Amino acid sequence: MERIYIGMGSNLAAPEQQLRNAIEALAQLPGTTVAGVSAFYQSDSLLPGQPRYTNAVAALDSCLAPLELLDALQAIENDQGRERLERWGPRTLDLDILLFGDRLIDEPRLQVPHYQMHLRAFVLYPLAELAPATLQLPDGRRLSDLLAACPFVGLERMPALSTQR
Ligand code: A4P
Ligand code: MG
Repeated sequence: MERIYIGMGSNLAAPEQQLRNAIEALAQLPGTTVAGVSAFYQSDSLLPGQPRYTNAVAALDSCLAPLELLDALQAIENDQGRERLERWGPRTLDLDILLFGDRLIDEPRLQVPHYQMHLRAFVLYPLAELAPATLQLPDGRRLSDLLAACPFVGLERMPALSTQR
């Protein structure tokens, strides 16, 4: 059983509902429990000309192996109507493995920690709601230091109501 953090994002087709549906689907994965879900946050897309995103982070405790979990996440993305037309294009649902225990994974299909999590306010602030500030990435970087270097700019934390199922 390992603690895993999943970054969730959507900017198409009722993003908040997409995230709520994704949380339900994560809870159905074999050998997996959802230990916590952050508030939902809205922010502008990193790429201009796309709708605003809603993002959140979920904490899982799971017995799945990393590539099994990746397969399961991609199946959930597909079930929720994701079409991969272009990399970084708008999407109904994006599920990224941010952290997997204290593993460092570098495989063709999977790199953990997620390559840009340390730069993204819409990842770090929701993660901080679930993880202790003393959390360290596998390379020793502390979440508290990453937060200090990443201003809470352009993020809108949504009322708790939005996270109710
Ligand atoms: N892959 C490698 N490592 C991982 C990992 N740790 N977790 C591979 C999940 N997948 C991982 O992903 C492409 C491939 O990455 C997968 O096949 C998997 O084998 P994808 O989800 O198909 O493509 P993508 O989402 O377009 O690429 P990526 O790199 O996940 O996009 P980003 O960097 O996440 O950017 N603005 C705001 N405000 N909020 C957002 O959430 N997201 C993006 C997408 C841009 N702007 C945004 C947001
Ligand atoms: Mg992705």
